[in-house]
Parts: sequence; C-alpha cells; structure tokens
Amino acid sequence: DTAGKVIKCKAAVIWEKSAPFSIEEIEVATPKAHEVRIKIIATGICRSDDHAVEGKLSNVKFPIILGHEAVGIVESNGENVKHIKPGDRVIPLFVPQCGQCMCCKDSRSNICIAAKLKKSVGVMSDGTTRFTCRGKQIYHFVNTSTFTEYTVVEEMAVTKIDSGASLDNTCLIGCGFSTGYGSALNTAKVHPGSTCAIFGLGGIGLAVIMGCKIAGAGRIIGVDVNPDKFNIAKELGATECINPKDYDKPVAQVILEQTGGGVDYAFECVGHIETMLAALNSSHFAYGTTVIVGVSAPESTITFDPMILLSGRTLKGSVFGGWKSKDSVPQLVSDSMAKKFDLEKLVTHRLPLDKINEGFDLLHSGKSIRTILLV
Ligand code: PAD
Ligand code: ZN
Ligand code: ZN
Repeated sequence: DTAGKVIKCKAAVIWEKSAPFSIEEIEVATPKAHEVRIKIIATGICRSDDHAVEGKLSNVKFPIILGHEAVGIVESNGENVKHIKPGDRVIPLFVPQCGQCMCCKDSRSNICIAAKLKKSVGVMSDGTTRFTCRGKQIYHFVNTSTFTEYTVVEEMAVTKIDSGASLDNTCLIGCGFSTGYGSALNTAKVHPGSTCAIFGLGGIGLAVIMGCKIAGAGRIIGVDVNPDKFNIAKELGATECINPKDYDKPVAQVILEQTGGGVDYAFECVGHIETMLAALNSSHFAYGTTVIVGVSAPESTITFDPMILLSGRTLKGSVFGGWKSKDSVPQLVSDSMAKKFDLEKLVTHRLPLDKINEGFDLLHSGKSIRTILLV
C-alpha cells in the first residue's frame, strides 16, 4: 500500500529547453488537500508537448514533466477530495473545471480561470511541486504532467470515467480527440450540408474531420503539406484533400475557386500564422467562420485587413474543443464506448514510456498521428 507514502517511480524528465527526454527515477510526494495522486496507464504524444520542449509555450519552467493526454487509476487522495476515490479510472484535465469561477458559471466558456493558461507556472495551488529528482524540484505541466508512472493533480483537474473504459486509447479524450471534435461541434457549430476546410491533418485536424462528419458537413476539405496524411483523412470523412505545394497560387485562392467563394468553416490545426491567415482567407466573405485551434509561438502576432471581417466573417478560437472538461469528458468516454466514434483510427504507434524520444521522432518525421506511451 503506497497511500500516505512518497512514491519512487519512473518518469520522463526534460531538464532544459530543447533537451531530449531523460528517463529518471523521481519521487512523487503525497497529495495535499484537494489533490489526487494517479497511476498513469497510457498517455498520448501531442504537438503541444513538443511546443513545450521547444520553449514555444509561454511560461513553461524546466526541469519539467510534460504530457497532458492520459488515462489512469487513482492511487490515493489528499484530504477533502469529494468526488473521486482510490481505484477510480480517471482522465486528467489540462483545462480544469473549478465550478466556481465566472467562466465555469457561464455556459459560453470552458476556460476555467483556475487553468492559468497564460501563466502556467508549473506549481500546485500552494506554490510547490510534488515531483523531485536528484534533489531538484521538477515542475508540473498544465495541471497534468503525465509522462510519469505517477502524478499529482488537483481535484478540479481530474474526472472520473466509466469503470469499464479502456486504459489505452481512451487517453486521447484527454486532449487530441476532444479538442478537434469539439472545435467542430461546439466552437464552429458545423451545420448539415456545410463546407469545411481543415488545415493540418495531425491528431487534432483529423478529430476535427470526425466532428465535421458527425455534424453532417457536405464537403470536408483536408489541407496538409504532407500527403501521407490524406488516406486517413479520407477514411475519417474528408471528401477531398489539397496539398498547398501542388499549386503555384496561395492555397486560400485554390479553395475559394474550388468552393465557389469560400468555405462555411475553416479550422487551423497547425499553429502557424500563415495557415491561420490561409484559413481566414479561404472562408466565405459573408458568413465564413474560422476557428484557430493550433497554438502559435509566444509573442507572435497576426496582421490582416479589417475589411476581411467587415463583410461578415467570424474569427474565433477554442481550447479543448470548448468542452467544459469535468462535465463533458465522462460523456465523451461513454460515447466512445458506445462506438459513436473510433479513437483507434487516430493511433498509429504504441511504445513503452522508456521509448518516448522515439515517439517524438515519429511526430517530427510526420510518420505518426498519435503515439500512445504505455506507462
Ligand atoms: P501534428 O504535428 O500531429 O499535426 C500538424 C499537421 O500540420 C501535420 O500533419 C503537418 O504536416 C501539418 N502542417 C504543417 N505545416 C503545414 C502547412 N503549412 N499547411 C498545412 N499543413 C501543415 O500536431 P497536432 O495535431 O497534435 O496539433 C496541432 C496543433 O494544435 C498544434 O499547434 C497543437 O499545439 C495545437 C493544439 N491545440 C489544442 C487546443 O486546445 N487549442 C490542444 C491540443 C493541440
Ligand atoms: Zn494536447
Ligand atoms: Zn473555474
């Protein structure tokens, strides 16, 4: 029985910006009040983790344990944890839901103020961390830190899921799947018969396609500079795919021509300013909506002629697909168990946690969609 004791276990630590993952023995402290200690079973590799390694996310502190897309089992609780008990299957929530703040109380937003998204400082509410390694304090990542055998999160940043849920690809509901799927359903509110364009066909963009398809979109145009992504995009519902490299003119112009004036919904799932502008410019001048899902580098700015919006276009964005996390994740897990969508379609590789650097190599080379690390 490990409850009440410090746990020594294996974790993948990033010691400094751009360094590879280092498999280390770490100490995981006991959870304090309102905190939950979780045994991680499976955790996916998302491009946001890579952004963090490269210092492209604001205020990530090193050394750090990254990872935010996971499924696990509660090992023990701190005091005053109300809705979760040891043995529960859970998904950690990088966007928590405190239930008390002005955003949690407003149906229009899922960005709990406790998420501290702009200044994710890598510590728990009391200002300390629960991880140490070689005598050093190791920082947490976006309320989760899942590239480890054990982690500690706040109760508002974890939700109980069905006790029969798989302890494998269910991890994708913790980020990639839900982010893309919700961007189509909640943020864009794709309507039946509409035309959609998805820029970037990684885990996020492909999950957007799954959402567009379920919403009944008539045309779903996948855009990627890597044509290896086109087969899976079509399998998931893309009606056509465009490689911008195949044309001499800007991809937005190609889409305007092929759609007779622009798409109803454009989604940016890359994280580059150029693709954000391309998405905006490929949306219909009167009623097109563009959703930014990709995370851009800190301090980057976007410039466009305001007339682009004056005619009626909408530009918006969302984090975690607009889902109120604690409320929605258990339902998404149930929907997955009921085969409403197939998470396995997004999984290309499985590796043990020890091989995490191989998993990131696969991401960099464009060979993987999602790699699941089995912890
Ligand atoms: P990924 O690297 O698996 O996929 C990105 C895709 O974009 C790849 O297939 C690339 O080939 C493609 N691509 C690159 N350049 C271009 C280009 N110029 N034109 C078209 N396609 C291009 O990443 P992912 O799917 O894991 O994540 C995508 C982005 O979404 C990334 O910026 C990530 O940080 C962000 C994200 N946002 C949220 C959120 O809540 N908003 C959550 C998770 C991830
Ligand atoms: Zn993610
Ligand atoms: Zn809140």
